[in-house]
Amino acid sequence: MDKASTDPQRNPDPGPDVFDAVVVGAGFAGLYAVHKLSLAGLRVRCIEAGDGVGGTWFWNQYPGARCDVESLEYSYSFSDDLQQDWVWSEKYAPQAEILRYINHVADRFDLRRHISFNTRVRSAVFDEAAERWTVTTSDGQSVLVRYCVMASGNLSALRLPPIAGLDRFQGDWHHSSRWPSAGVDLSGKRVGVIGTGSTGIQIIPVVAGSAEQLHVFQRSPNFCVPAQNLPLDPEVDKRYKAVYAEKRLRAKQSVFGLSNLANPTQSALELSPQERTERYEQRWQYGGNQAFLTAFTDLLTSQQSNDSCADFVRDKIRGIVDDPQTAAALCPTDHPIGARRLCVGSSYFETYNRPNVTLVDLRATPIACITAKGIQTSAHEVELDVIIFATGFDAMTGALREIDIRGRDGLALTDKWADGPSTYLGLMVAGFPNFFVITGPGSPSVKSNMVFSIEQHVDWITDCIAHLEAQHIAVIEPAIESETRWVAHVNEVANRTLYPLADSWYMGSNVPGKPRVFMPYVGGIPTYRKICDEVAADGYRGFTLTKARDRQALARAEPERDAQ
Ligand code: NA7
Repeated sequence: MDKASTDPQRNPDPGPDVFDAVVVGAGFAGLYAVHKLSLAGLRVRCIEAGDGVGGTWFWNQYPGARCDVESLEYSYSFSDDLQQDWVWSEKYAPQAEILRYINHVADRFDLRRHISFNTRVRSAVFDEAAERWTVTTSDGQSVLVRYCVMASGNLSALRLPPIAGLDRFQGDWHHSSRWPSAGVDLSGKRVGVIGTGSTGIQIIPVVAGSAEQLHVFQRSPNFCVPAQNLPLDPEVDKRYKAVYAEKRLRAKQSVFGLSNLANPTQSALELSPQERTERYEQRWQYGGNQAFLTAFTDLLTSQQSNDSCADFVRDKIRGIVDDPQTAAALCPTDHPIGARRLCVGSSYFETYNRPNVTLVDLRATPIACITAKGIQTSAHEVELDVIIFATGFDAMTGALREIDIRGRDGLALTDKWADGPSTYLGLMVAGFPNFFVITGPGSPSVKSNMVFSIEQHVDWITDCIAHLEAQHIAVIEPAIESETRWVAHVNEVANRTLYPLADSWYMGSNVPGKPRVFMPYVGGIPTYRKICDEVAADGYRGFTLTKARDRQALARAEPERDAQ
């Protein structure tokens, strides 16, 4: 570790540690960034709040947690040896297996030596004169770096709703995203789950199997399709791995960064109702949300097409759930299917047929407060031993908001983003030089295979830094005009779809007071990659690059031609 000065006689306060780059977070994004940047010759320090690697998969150890993207796709592609060696046990790997995989990657590529665990970043402040970031951590230490790479995650700042009375509850309570790694014994217990998003939908069937009584407190029903999860057939694994490179290439050409499903070619409205139903049935049997969303070209752009898909799923719910009143309460009617994250479950709707499971419809009987004994709704008190909050996250911007990030003129990122996040390409922010965000707002991120998008961002950032180093450029940042145009483009693309019609964490509308802005870029992976590649090939068009010595602007922002 380099110090500003190593002689304690001459300098009793050695000052901050000096590195080339800091990487915040050691999940999929942070680990790959550490790997790539250190291979590029940079001195890198990674700062991680947890006591292990894994990010999302480290924190979300709740019962039933598993990925909703097939594991052969939701895995790193950067090392062929790695992707050939690792054998997934199931089509959709459970959390513990993904965590083992990430730990394996950290060991295999010797990444732990770059990471400070149990340490939270409190602030990152840009010093304009020195053209350096000072990053201060929870242990009172700081590091001085040229580049900040934020790999702090899109779904890491948890949301605990301010329901009155939690402090007087005499049972146990847990948020899904801070589940104890030793587990929680729920056998024989009366359990309440608040929240029926992707997380609640994974938790509920598993908890129903062990708890004596389960009450599900549902505010909004969500669409859910079956995972149809299976052990991974060794023959499938072998055939897939024989053409892995081809598969990864196909992923680059697909809308969501996934190779297994061909891009759709037909509108839902081109088929007869019977043919449409057959197509949906076939996708239902295949399993997973991407199979559904790629059944037709226009499910997320045409209300009529979307209705046909939503009707199919509502019919399924009514067919599965025995009690008609419960089935009706489980049928979403207030948003287009897929406009919120389409949940993927295993026996989710079937769980409501169990005698020990009760659905509490909060739209009919809202929660009044939490009492010493349980949850009081407007109708009655439900006595509980354990409450599980599956209430989600301050998504996409929450983890960045928790850090005091200050760019030029002391501008706080939270102030800059007061009306919604603005970035150029989802990668950088005007006024925040040499500050990179991996899968940030304005990039495909959560609307794609995350690992795939992470690799694309990290590769782009590494190439960019290598270019800066080779050209002796001290600072890169987006021109404000490029950022403004990109934000307009992101909005324009979103407004051509049905996404903005739903209240969702994509829109920030799950957090009271958060600006209602659609955050991911949904122009499709191929378009996005092409824009990023062209911007780089064109000398980082739309960015301002400044030489170290003369601080003379090398490239003034030009109009961002592709973002129209
Ligand atoms: P989500 O999808 O944001 O779901 C949170 C759930 O919690 C949702 O059903 C909410 O109902 C419910 N919620 C939130 N606040 C309350 C209060 N105050 N009372 C009752 N119910 C409440 O988070 P998840 O963790 O399930 O999933 C996030 C992503 O992680 C997921 O999409 C995957 O990508 C992985 P609401 O809909 O707001 O009425």
